[in-house]
Amino acid sequence: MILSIDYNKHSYRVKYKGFLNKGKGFEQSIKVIKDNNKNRRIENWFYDFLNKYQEELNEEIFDIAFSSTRHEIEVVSDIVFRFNKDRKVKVELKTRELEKSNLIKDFKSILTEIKQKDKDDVIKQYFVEKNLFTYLDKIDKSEAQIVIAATMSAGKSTLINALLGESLMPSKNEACTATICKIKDIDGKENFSALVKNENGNIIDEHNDLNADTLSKINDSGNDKFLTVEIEGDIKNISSENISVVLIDTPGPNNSQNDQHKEVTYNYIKDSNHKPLIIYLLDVTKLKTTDDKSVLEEIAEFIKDKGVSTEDRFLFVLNRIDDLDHEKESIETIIISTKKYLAETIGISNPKIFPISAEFARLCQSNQTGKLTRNEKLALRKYEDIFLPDADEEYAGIDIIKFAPILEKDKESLLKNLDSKDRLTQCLHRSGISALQLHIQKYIENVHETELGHDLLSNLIPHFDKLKNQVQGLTEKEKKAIKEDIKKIKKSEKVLNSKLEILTSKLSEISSKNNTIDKLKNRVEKDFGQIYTNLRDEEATKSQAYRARHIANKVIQNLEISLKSSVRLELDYDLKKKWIGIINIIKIDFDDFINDLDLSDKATSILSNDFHIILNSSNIYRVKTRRIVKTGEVEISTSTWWKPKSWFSFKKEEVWEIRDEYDLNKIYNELKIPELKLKVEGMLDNVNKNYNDNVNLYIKEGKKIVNTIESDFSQRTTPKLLDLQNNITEINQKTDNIKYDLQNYLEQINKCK
Ligand SMILES: Nc1nc2c(ncn2[C@@H]2O[C@H](COP(=O)(O)OP(=O)(O)OP(=O)(O)O)[C@@H](O)[C@H]2O)c(=O)[nH]1
Ligand SMILES: [Mg+2]
Repeated sequence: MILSIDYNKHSYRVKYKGFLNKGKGFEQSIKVIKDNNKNRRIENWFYDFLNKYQEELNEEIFDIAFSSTRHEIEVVSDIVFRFNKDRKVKVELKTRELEKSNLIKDFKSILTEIKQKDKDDVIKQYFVEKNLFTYLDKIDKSEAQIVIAATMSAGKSTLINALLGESLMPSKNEACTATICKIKDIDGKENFSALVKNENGNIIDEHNDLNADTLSKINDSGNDKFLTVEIEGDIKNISSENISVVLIDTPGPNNSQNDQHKEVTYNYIKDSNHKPLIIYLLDVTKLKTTDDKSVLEEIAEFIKDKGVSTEDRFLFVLNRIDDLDHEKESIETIIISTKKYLAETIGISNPKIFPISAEFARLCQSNQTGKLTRNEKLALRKYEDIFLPDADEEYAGIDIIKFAPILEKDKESLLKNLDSKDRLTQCLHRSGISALQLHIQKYIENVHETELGHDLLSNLIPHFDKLKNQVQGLTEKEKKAIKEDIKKIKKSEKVLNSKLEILTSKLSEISSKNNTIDKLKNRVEKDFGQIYTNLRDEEATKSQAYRARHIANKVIQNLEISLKSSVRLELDYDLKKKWIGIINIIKIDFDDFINDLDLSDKATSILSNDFHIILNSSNIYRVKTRRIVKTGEVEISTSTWWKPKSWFSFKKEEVWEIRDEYDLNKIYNELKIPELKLKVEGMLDNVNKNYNDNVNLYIKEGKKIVNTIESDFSQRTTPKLLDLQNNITEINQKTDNIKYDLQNYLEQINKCK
């Protein structure tokens, strides 16, 4: 299985598939990856990895698949090439190029978008709180500093002019530059402007339209004081879309009247924060002088301290290639000897050395704008004679690009331009400046931009992730509180409903069947029955008649009292007691609602005022009848002494009596008992009706109260519940929006390879 490696140039993340996945037998190779994954650029450790991998794989010919962006592929290809040469093996790199995108630009647009959000936007608040908009500043203020350092008169200012495409920097063939000159690239700016600052960083002079003469005067005034000139203008030959390029011209540290200048050069060398690219110029005619040595030692010391990976930050430029006697000394040998010198004397192992002629490059460009003096024109002709091929004299010229330490591919693409008959391009190539420019350009892109991208990625992505989780957590907390409120309302609704149930069941008790009236009617039936029984016999004696009427009176009197007390106690009082019970329940359980409730007792009395049972009077004498009643016979002797035949004969004789008789029936009729019974029954019906009316009234009132309580409760809680539900929906919506935004940002960034 072929080893395949994916590398993200911004996150420095490595993903691998193949043998390594199994782990076994590849511990050392994996360790190299793990030690570097996500924190170092691949060029800093890939050679090391190849070493370990080849050892553990124990093969001499094998393939590796590698996918990344173009530059990374080039770098890794170069490492593989070197590795194959060193180890005499045949590793083949199969590459897949991923499309390059602009991470810094993406971050900038995301940060700007977040910054423009509303004040109360959660993402914005988080960014403010965590001070993350400083990264926007960081992007805006990010600088790719390029420091040109060298001993005096090596051609620093000349090189800067060549890179600028304009002869702005003062340059003489003697100690010249006396200030620190920074030129910040502002694309498209038509002129140069400058701020002159003193030792304390205060502005002492300002120029809106800076030219070479003015700068020269400023420079001269720097001889007796420490000045920094901050220039802004278009650096025509180097540019970066995302980072401001700043070219820094320094005075030769060996010649300065001011010790601070040396310190400044050293500070730039050691500045791990901005990681300026240090272009150290070596005057090819004055190689290996002691003047260079002290600065180079400082560089070597730094590299030793920080590790070989920092070597990339230092470029060596062999200037004045035109000054070589090419018939005696080839560029190749001088580069080899310079390398040797740098390695042996100061221990810089693999320096990148660019041979150039800065003055030639400068003159070519100034010629373009027609600003050359006569002497300069003569000089340019001389340089062209040296560098350009001359077919007539069969002179091949000097092809500096050949010696430039850039990738072969890049050389090819540069040389392609040579086919064009454009003389300026040809001169720039042959002066060596175009290869140097390309290298600087790539360095900015692949180091400054990649590191800034990595910085943004590693510092901001965790925040996006954290925020994503936090938003969920935050809103969960918020939602939980709301849900708690909803639960409380629902619970109180439940409690209320169970209490209302009790109330309703108490209410229904009111209407439960009451048999008092039936019982009373039975009683009436019975009592009147008794009266009837008593007055049933038609005839009675006086005393019997009196007694019977008396009893009837008593029964009626008792009946009235008994009915009244029964109605009062068993109906009226009982009903009211039940109602009061209901009112009490309401007062205790629903005192929240009492204000709006009418608890008055609207029931009327069940017994009407004329509930009296009055027996008619009857006159006993009116029912008296006097009769002669045959009470019997007596035998009377009819014998007479004279008639013996008559002796012992008897005759029956009737006995009659006058008797008073009382007709009870009449009394019954006179007392109008049936009518009275009907009347009593009617009164009871009336009582029953009143009772039922009261029951209905209570039930109606009770239901009204229940309804009032229910509607009052729902009036209070429904809008609140709705509000709470809406809140939850809103929060969900908000969370979704935030998550959607964050996801979008993350996707946008993850697309960047
Ligand atoms: N022949 C030749 N002369 C050069 C070249 N580059 C620069 N010079 C000349 O060398 C002299 C010094 O160049 P500068 O650019 O002023 O040197 P510098 O390093 O800035 O010097 P200081 O500012 O004094 O430290 C000038 O006269 C330049 O014309 C070159 O490539 N070839
Ligand atoms: Mg100078």
